[in-house]
Amino acid sequence: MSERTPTGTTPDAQTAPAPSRRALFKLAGAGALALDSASSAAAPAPKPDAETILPQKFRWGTASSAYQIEGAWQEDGKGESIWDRFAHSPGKIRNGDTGDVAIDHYHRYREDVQQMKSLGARTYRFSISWPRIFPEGAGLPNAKGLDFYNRLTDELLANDIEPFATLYHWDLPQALQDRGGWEARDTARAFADYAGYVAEKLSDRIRHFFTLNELASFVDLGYGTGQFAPGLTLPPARLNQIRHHAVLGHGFAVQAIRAGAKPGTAVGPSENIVAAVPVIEEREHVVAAERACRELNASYLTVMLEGRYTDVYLASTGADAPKFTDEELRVISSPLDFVGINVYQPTYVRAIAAPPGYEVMPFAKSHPRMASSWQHIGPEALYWAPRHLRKIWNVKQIYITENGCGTADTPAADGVVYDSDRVMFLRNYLSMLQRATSEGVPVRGYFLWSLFDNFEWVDGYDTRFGLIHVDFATQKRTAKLSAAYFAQVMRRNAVA
Ligand code: GBH
Repeated sequence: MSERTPTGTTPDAQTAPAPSRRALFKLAGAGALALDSASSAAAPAPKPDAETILPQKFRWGTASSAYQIEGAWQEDGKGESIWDRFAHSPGKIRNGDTGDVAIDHYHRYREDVQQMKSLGARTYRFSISWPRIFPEGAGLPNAKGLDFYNRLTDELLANDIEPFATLYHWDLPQALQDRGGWEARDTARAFADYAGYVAEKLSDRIRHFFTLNELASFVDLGYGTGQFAPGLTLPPARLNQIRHHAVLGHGFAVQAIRAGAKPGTAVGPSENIVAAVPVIEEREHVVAAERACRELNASYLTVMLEGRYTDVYLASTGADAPKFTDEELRVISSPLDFVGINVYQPTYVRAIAAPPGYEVMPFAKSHPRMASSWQHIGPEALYWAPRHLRKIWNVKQIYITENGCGTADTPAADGVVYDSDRVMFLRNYLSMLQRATSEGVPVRGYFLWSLFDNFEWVDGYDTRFGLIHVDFATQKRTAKLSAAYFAQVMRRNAVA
């Protein structure tokens, strides 16, 4: 680009205190990286080009989930979750790994908050473990479980990091699974009771709550293919009913949070939207991608945002369609303050003449992927997904609740992981996010998945998603190259 448009704006993050020299030394570990980072902290950073800047007050941070980092699976009165049960069943997780210890965040949270601070992150998205709060899923709360999140929240705030809490990141209390799990409508009610309780206790300090994380993941993989906990393979009619109960749980929880929380508490979902990307950016394919976005998300985001199941969805399910009432649809589409989306990969779409007017294209055989075989690279997903939310449903506040990648990291001789692939991934995805915000798409924040390497579900500890390397034998944390990169992005509020 030859012409630069002056913005006249002072990005909020630039007014934030820069991380100290010492913090950056610590952040970058022992290698050559430390010198680079330290010298860039000493010299004033060059002013970012206008076309790389994110909006003022843009919130930058990282994301995590309870089962993937906390460990302490039996401590302080915590109940068993379906992931405890699943990981303890032979053959379910690679190498027989479990989340029993994970990265021991339950005991190391103070140190971990300092890592966030060293990075210059000002927000943090974590999840609350339902079976810590209600060991039996419902009934009597466990004060010691809640206490952990009180301590974590206070520690974050003391370090000027804004907490965003997810209420469900897949760790259903096993006691509820024993009564049918998400196949039982009562689970949706129990979720709302738990959500309302937590919001009442924590909303004096936590001002943003996410209801359910990635409905498609825990429903389709947990109850359909059986790859995730609870490992069931149910037929379509039962699966569709579970999908319905999940969105109903979301809606009940939105209402319970509104009833229980301090006024002004913001609530929304955190969903892995199917990010329909027009394979070529031409009008007909763009229209096809918008259509595809509504239909490919019909049983989750679309019904939450429209209060109805699309005709195409109901026709496609036929006799297996979920049973529902109008009143339930009203609950499911309770007004939201924002929509959170997890964006990892694109779904390429092109226009066709025949109904439904679009076609999902398969990935080319040689399409590049990151370390997880499912993750095809497509930075433009981070442009189209939020753009669709605004265009199709007029969503006014959007958070990218997860984005990141798995890599096959090996520490170099100096102990640092030089994950140039993650830096490449982030730079390209963030450029596409910046394109969206520069066009006025109202994205308010971005949470990178993840701060630390952690328990990557069925892949166990083999696939690493962190900015900070964790030696799982010693629990030593060492910042990777990508940590220095992301720290710079946050400090400048610009994609560099
Ligand atoms: C997110 O899911 C999760 O929210 C987070 O907990 C996780 O650690 C992170 O991403 C990285 O995976 O086994 O081939 O059927 C991202 C979306 C959906 C990707 C389920 C993996 C299973 C693929 N995930 N999918 S497969």
